[in-house]
Amino acid sequence: MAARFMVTTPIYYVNDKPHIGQAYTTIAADVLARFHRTGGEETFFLTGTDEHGSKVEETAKKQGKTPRELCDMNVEHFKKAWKSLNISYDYFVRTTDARHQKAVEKLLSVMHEATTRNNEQVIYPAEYSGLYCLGCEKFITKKELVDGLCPDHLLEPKRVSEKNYFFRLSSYLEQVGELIRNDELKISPEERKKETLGLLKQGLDDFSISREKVSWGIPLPFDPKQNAYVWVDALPNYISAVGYGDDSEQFEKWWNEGEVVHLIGKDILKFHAIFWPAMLSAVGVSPPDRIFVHGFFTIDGQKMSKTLGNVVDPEYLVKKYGSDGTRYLLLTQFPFGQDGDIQVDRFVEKYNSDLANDLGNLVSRTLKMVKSYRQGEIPKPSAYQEPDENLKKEATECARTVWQSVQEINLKQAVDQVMKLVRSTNKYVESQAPWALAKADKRERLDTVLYTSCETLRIISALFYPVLPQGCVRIRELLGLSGEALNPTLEKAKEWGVLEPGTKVGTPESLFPRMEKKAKQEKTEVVVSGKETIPEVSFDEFSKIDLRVAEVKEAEKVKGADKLLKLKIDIGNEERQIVAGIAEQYSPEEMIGKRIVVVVNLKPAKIRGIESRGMLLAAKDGKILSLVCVDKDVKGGSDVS
Ligand code: ME8
Repeated sequence: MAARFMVTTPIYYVNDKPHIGQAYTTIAADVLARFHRTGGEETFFLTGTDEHGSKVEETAKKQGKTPRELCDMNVEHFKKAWKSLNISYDYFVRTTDARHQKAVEKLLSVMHEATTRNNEQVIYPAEYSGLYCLGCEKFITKKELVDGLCPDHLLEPKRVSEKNYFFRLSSYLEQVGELIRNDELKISPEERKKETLGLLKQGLDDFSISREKVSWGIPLPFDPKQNAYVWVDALPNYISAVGYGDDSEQFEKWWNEGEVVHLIGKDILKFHAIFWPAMLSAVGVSPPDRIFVHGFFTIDGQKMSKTLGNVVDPEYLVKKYGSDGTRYLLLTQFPFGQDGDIQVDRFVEKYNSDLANDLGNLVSRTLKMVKSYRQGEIPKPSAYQEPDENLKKEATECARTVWQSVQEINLKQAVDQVMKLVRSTNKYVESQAPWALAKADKRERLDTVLYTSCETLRIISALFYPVLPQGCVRIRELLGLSGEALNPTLEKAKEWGVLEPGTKVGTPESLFPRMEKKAKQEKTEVVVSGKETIPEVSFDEFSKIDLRVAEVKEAEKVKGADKLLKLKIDIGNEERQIVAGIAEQYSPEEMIGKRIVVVVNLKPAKIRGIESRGMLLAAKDGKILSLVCVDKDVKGGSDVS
């Protein structure tokens, strides 16, 4: 395990608000940074904005602003979006920062003085002419055009011709190839390494590093009429942010002694995997350790584009799914590293099944049982039995498998591994049925099962923390952890027996409230399990049924009737009595305090001679009967619609 870890995102173009493509990389980098922090590594997480260039200049002009005003305004959108997504960056670099500008000037001066192995000048002047797309901020070849337009921006490229300075890339190709082949600069996934080696084999031309025509940029120290151009301005952010030319101690600490990982999308592979190590080599600075290249996603099968209007605002997602929800949903759509498609209309389903049901229910049921059966105190376990040992083993080994996936930057796999543990824990709770143990008064066994569930939940909260930081800190608070113990660590996630028996747990709450999925209104029939069809009722017919939330105040068994419970319920403006056939599945103690759903406008009925005024709702699956309950503290009497 390296003692220091530095992770970077690309610095994003600041001429617009952030979109979910940029949010995707930034969330991934945050998850990686948080994992490394929990692994005990000193971590530096860098992100920022790319602010110079003709695109910013043109956009500013259109909006009647100076380039600086536009940058200052848009950079706030990025910072706000990253805050709403809980992005824990350590440093935010702007290419318009004085510190960055100074570092670029220093780099360019050193480069200008340098010579290649063949004793040629690394930087040389020459005439440049080419087609230039303002959208991409780069020269574009005729072959790349579709109907004369840049396919990404649907813009006609301009012919640009001027004196430029060039970087002698062609002299560094062999060296860069060597670094990549022997993994001194590790490029992953493997296909991207092959792709880079393929590009090197084809040969690459020297590239231009300056522009006379672009005035919004950093002047070249050796020819101030020209400004540094795009990649020689942007790429050095990775070293300017850690003190290149400014703070040698900090630079040594992070760039030379840390493990440096650049996280990027596949669109900027060539610049990072070839241009950047060549530039560094020319000035005698070592390359980063690793470049991880993730794929691009489409939205509902279509490329994200402003013209199509399918660019999703990350803050919209946060409003809808919460910060944790958005992080989880974006990371679990497809394997990290590959291309994929994001189907936003499937988000509700995934959120409900994974976060609201699997994780949310595990938290609330575990805490609820500790509350009702053990007065809210974590019990002391006694002898572990096979099912407990199995779960304990799975839980304590999970940290190792998850960490392995994190090392491979296989983030979706890491998330899926934790979710698997969540599901195993739910299965364990179901199979060990603490409610039945409570009913049968098997105290020792009940304590062991409850303790095992709480400990596993503590481990889950540590392993899920990098992805769901808000929710997991809350789970840890609810488990009674405080102070230093509130901070999850990988080491403790490998240990068992950390929770102290006797610790008070918090009041269960719904961490990931279930979301409503909008029903399709045109349909006239509902298809169940692909077989049965059920005729739909009209809205008028349905609206005659009065459904209300009811809080159970008292519950007792009906003498002589094994299946029946008599309940006293509060429906807001009155208390009522109902009789329900749930005694085989629910004990009277378990029912108290539950907020169930009841049909309140049924004619009174007599069951075993006892009056019942209303009917509760429950789901039935074979022998399993499950009450329909609300998962937030809504008052008795609230309308259900
Ligand atoms: O290229 N799918 O900035 P940029 C996944 N300033 N990721 C996506 C994506 C998609 N559909 N669209 C964008 C620049 N991204 C330069 C970088 S670095 C020294 C300079 C992500 O604002 C992905 O990480 O265009 C991609 O590499 C990045 O946004 C491009 O951001």
